Amino acid sequence: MPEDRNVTYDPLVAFMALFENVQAVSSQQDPFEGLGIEERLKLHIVNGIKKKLDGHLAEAMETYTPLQIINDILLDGMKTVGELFGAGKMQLPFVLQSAEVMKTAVAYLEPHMEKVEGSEKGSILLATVAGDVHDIGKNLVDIILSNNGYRVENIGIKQPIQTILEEAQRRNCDVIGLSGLLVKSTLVMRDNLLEMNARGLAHIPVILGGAALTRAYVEEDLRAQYHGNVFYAQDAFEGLHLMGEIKEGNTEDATPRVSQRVVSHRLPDRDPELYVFTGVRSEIEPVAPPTLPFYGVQKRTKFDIFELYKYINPIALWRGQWQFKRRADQTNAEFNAWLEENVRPIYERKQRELANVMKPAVKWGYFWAQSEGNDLIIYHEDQRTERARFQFPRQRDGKRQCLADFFQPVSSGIMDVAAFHIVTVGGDVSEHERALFANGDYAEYLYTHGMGVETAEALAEYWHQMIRREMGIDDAEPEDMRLLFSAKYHGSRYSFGYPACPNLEDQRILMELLEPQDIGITLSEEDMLVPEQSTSAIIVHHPEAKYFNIR
Ligand code: B1M
Repeated sequence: MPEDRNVTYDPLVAFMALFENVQAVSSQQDPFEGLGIEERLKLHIVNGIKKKLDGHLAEAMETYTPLQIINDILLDGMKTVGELFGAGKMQLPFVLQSAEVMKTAVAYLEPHMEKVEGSEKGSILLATVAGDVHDIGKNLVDIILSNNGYRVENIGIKQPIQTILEEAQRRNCDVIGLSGLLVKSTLVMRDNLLEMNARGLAHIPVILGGAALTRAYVEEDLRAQYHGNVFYAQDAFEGLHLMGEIKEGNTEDATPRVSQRVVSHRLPDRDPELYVFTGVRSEIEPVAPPTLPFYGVQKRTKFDIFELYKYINPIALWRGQWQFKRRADQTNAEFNAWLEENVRPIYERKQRELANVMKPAVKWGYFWAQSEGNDLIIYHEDQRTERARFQFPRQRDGKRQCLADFFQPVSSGIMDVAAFHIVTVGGDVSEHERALFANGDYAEYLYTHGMGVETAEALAEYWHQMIRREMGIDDAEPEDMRLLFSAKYHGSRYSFGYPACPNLEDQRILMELLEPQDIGITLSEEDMLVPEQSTSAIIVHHPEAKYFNIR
């Protein structure tokens, strides 16, 4: 991304407007011209400009101490960044570029500081909880907090409470921040809070974040159980805001409401009753099975990466992973034009840069299968001997759907076909992103992570299409990729851990069937796929097979 960013919302123009009597300048002019040293430094931060930074910092040190520069000037710039982001006027990648400049400036000033004490607004120990490998959300929180004046002790993923507490105490942290994306992590977080109660450590405020949490779960259920203050942060900026509130002592809203009522947070999809067949099926009628393309598994490790990139869903990447958002004053058409002009070049650059970093590989297979109640039985090639069995939950009410219903039952005497695949883009892309994060290249870190995630998804989409062709169920292939991304084709691909088949443990059975170790995929103790950017699925050929939730 060039430093004088050509964007419809120009942070420079918005920033300049904050200064009275200063005319907004075009990006062709020297943006620093006519500004005092304080404004120049703030401009570096708000507009993410690294050029000339050292010179301006050296000049500022003639008047101010390094600590004053950080606390009074640079952090003020970061505050503006936060406000612009909060008002929907600044995009996340640009916020990260501002954080990069902040980090560079602090690194420049640090050797000139006599003592660092007093330079931090507060401190937080950050960890992804035990059993959970998700890193990016926690790392974004790290970037935002550490570049807004907080000391962040980021101890990584899969952290047991013992280590979290020991490290929080050893590193003298004011707050503990826990992250996690798995449904199971919501229970781990609760157990962690109970452990803190038991150890008499509930005076430490806790911030929780991650996709599987809800505000109600944290602010009602967990607050009723933790003896101290516990907060929910939907995103990194809410985390920043909460740190400020905690440090100011504004925590009344979070006063513990420990009650005698027993709050049981039972995950609906883990309810064992849903797995027991009650004799009532859905109205889905199994259909004639396709011809088995082959019995067993095959692999493929050679791909034209640019062919694969065509299966990336740009909406998921640009808006989801990279978090480019439409401004309130933009129409959809304006926003799309803006994305094409500003984001597509980044996308094309990243495609080229990562072409040799991605190591796509697939293993897939077809097996004889039949249903029995809520179970799907997988047979050996002899079509008689049971080889594996999946147990799926059934919706409690409504259509009472269950994945097993899409397959011929044992009682029909008809042998059905189940397909499975597992795909990866390899571990190099994760290594690459870790290096970018460690180096403070935050925007590139976000872009690279997003590319890894969405290329893995693209490979799964691409291979699912190949499987439809092999099974001869490619009768409803959409011409428009957008319809492909909304699963408008014959059948569906269900990933274990997703709502219709929520049991992550089923990954173990899939691993036994596909044996993907020869393409470099293994399963961790927590049933997570290694490398990270990998995904697996059962592919159901039934034309009525669409996504559904178990409730
Ligand atoms: Co998968 N995945 N995935 N996945 N994936 C989830 C996590 C899932 C919740 C989706 C779902 O069911 N709706 C689900 C887990 C459910 C469960 O626990 N059972 C799931 C599953 C099941 C799986 C697989 C197992 C599927 C399969 O293959 N069978 C598989 C496992 C992969 C593996 O084992 N390696 C898998 C694969 C994948 C992809 C590879 C395709 C891809 C990348 C995964 C990766 O990055 N490692 C992927 C993706 C993209 C997702 C979702 C859709 C998005 C995750 C993401 O990148 N978010 C996710 C569903 C979801 O989150 N809605 C899902 C962006 C990230 C920046 O946000 O980390 O939430 P996040 O952080 C935010 C906030 O939450 C907050 O601030 C951050 C920044 O704003 N925050 C904090 C987070 N921590 C905080 C701490 C704080 C404060 C704020 O203070 C302390």
